[in-house]
Amino acid sequence: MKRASTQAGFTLIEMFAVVVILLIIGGLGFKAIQMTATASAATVFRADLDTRVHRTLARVARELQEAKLEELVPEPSEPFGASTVAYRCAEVPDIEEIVWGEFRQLVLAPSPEDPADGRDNDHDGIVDEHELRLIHDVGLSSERMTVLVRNVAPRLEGEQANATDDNGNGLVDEPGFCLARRDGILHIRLTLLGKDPRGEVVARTAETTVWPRN
Ligand SMILES: [Ca+2]
Ligand SMILES: [Ca+2]
Ligand SMILES: [Ca+2]
Repeated sequence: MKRASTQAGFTLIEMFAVVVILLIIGGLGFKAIQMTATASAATVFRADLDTRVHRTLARVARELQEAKLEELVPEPSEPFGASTVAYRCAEVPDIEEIVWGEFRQLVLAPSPEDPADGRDNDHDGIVDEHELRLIHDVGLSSERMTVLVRNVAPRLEGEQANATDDNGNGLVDEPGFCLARRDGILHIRLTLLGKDPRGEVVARTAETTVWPRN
């Protein structure tokens, strides 16, 4: 009888050990699944940020394609370029005598929720993010503003505020959205920031060019 009781005791300990091992394996498995899911969500996040930066650049390029590029105010010359420009677009493109519309403006401005003070005022993990605005009918009663994109980096990727061209693109200390004219061609650059599902702040940068048409 005593021997049977010892065997039963062993069996219980063994069962307990098995349960503990299964729990550990299950926990590790869950952790692995969780890590894979987070990594895959981070990949999707980066791809989405990539799409957003290219889509915004294409939108800005379409806008400036119809502009009187020779009369951008201010002239976005190197090495500083311009992040806020005023211009006029052809009202009816592709006709012989162009009629120019009212002034429009592309404006890079600090996010209202996160003023440029070196702190993350809105606690979204990104410090001093900006937004890119498009204003129609500048200065008129019909003036209206659209935010083209948020979470623009305070500086273009690779650039720091140190009076040096850190990223070697011919511009010094340029902001996260910048226009620059070189040899008559307008270069548009944009860096967007985002906090991915792993909590890392990631940057995506793209560049496009616009040739004078009007
Ligand atoms: Ca801030
Ligand atoms: Ca922020
Ligand atoms: Ca710099």
